[in-house]
Amino acid sequence: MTKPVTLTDPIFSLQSLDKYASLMTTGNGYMGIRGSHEEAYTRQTRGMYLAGLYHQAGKGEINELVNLPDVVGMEITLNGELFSLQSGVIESWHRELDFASGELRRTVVWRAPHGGRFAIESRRFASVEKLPLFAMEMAITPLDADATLSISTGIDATLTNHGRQHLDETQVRVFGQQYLQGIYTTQNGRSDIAISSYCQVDGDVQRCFTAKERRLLQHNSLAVTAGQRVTLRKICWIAWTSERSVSLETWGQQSLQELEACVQQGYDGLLAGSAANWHVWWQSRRVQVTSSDSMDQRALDFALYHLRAMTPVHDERSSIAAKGLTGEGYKGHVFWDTEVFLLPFHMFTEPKIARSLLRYRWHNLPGAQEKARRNGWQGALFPWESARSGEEETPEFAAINIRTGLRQKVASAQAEHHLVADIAWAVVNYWHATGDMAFMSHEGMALLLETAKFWISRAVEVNNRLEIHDVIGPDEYTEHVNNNAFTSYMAYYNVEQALWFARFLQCGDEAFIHRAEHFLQHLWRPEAQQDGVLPQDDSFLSKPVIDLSQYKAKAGKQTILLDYSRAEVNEMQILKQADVVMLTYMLPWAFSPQACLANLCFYEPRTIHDSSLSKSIHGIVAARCGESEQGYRFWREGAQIDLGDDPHGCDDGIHAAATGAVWLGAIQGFAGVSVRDGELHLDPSLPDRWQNLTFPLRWQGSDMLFTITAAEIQITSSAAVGMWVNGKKTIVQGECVLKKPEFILSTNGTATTQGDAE
Ligand code: IFM
Repeated sequence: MTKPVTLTDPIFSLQSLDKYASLMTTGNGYMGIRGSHEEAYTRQTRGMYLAGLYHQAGKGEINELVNLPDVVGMEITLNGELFSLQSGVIESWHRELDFASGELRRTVVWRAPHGGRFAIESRRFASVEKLPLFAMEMAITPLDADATLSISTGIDATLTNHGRQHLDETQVRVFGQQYLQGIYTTQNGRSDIAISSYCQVDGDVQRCFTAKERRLLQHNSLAVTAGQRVTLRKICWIAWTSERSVSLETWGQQSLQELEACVQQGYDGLLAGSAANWHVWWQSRRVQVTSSDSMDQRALDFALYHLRAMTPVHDERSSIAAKGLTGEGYKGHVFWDTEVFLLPFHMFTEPKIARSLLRYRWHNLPGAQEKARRNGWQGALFPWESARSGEEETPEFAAINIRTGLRQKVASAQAEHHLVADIAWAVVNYWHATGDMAFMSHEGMALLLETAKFWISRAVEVNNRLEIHDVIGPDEYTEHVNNNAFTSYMAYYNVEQALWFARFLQCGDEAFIHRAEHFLQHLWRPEAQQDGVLPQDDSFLSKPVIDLSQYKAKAGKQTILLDYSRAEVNEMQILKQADVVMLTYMLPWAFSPQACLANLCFYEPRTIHDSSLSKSIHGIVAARCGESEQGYRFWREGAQIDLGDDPHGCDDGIHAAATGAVWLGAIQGFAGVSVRDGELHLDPSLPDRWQNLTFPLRWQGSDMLFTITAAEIQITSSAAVGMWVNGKKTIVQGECVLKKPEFILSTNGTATTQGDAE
């Protein structure tokens, strides 16, 4: 495996501070610390988040991922002048996030306004070896003359979530000359956070501490000779508990002891441990592409880095937020993005993480059952947005119309119910990829049964058939419709699978089996027209069509809503994101390639792609239809959602689903990996720019490695795997080379073909 690449922040710009703060978040699935600069800028939003740490600030507010006290900020004065890149001259600049080690580095040569150059070097990382550990260094060298220098840093609890304060300052203390600790409690009293920080500056330092206005700071000042490099080392231990089993005093002491043990190893020792862990991780995850555009490999490494940094593998009561741990967008809530866009990566690389994400839903079944009951249905209606408890967290209202003072209701919590079937779909996928019977017979079955019961109760009888009314499909520009194809097909699949597993595992009662059979016999699902186009819902095709080119050119910005009200948009053939196309992605076996293409060609011109979940799916469906160049264009545009030129596209956090879709696009789109009837299929169609695609995959306990070129496919498998390659049933084991078009060579291993796919 070659080394993952780096992401660089090309220039210091006030415009893109928050974009790069999101992109360059250092994280480990437990915590995420935005890549903000150490020095302050008014247009910079700092953020540190712990997975699963939510709190509701007060009346009328909803649970949100708490923005914790800051440890990154520093006030630096050089010869009495405040270090800020808004003044003086930047003589050189380099800033990069190293995906291989998770370290964020910056080197700047700064000429102060009154003269004198300084080299400013900083680096930091969140440890993947010890999750509560965050370490940073700041080194300053006066380049031209002796200088005086002062650095103040510590723990700054003035941070809020856009003005909403969630924490009480319970206790702040200093221990000896280097250790600071702040203990904070969420205002509902349920969670405590202990932030312990070791700060050490080399040399003959004058040091003092202050604690006021929620800032606990260590102030260091010293005289430095020209060329002398002064380093501040800051090592932090960020602990969180929602179960006070010991006194706060004892708990705080335990945190300090953990920190002291880390301090012994020093920054470099700690980094080495964490980087070694990253190295092992990449070896069984990295997707390598030989492309004429180096951006493609960067997009893949970026995606995988963040897929790790956003996933709380340590805690199955937390799941992945729509912005990961990189910002406060969507208040840190969990959507269907997790099961559909993020879980497949884990399922195919480290299935126990996928299991943990599914167990998050299983733990939250009571909340989902309660939501179904409150609305007059049975089974489990999972919340459209959730946090830790599994309660519905979708805000009731979206932005206010400042002309009318009226607020726009968010309808998703009432009607965007497809999430229920998406979770069931993920459970079945997990089963196929792992054969994990222990999970399936317990949590998996409970999820399948409860979701199926929801759909059975949700359907209404109309003229002797069952229909699903008043829903929102994935296309959120079309609300409150009857018989949305995506929802109805997915509901059918949900109930069908629940019934199959109930029989297989002999666990569904007679009443359920009878009701499920009745549902499957009577549920009406929209039927394809002669041209293969599946109506999105009962009314969609009768609505007028308008030219969307100006809105498509600004995809993601929702500019259509500046010209039309939501109600007007609802009455036109306008899609925010993939809907029928999404369906053909999720249930590919249910639609012929011709039908997939017909729907892609019909719906894409009607789709603005105002959601980050859209382009990538179009790309995969296009690639699966053999349109790999079109697929590549969509894949690239999907990858550019965060990495592109827009200086504000991800200010409030990266788009987690789009990140997952970078991986999905390569594996499910261009490599053509799919699972049909429980069997693994590989139907590659690489875009012209890609000469080679290499990726690992875990399938039913076997570790596999695929290398695809235009001429051949190499497969290495740790055990015998029966799979379909380009439509031929093939058993692979060891190292196999499959030459195109038809014949198969076996090298160190065995590869035998058994026949053509149906
Ligand atoms: O889940 C998505 C939804 O499909 C479109 N709006 C944004 C949500 C969070 O990413």
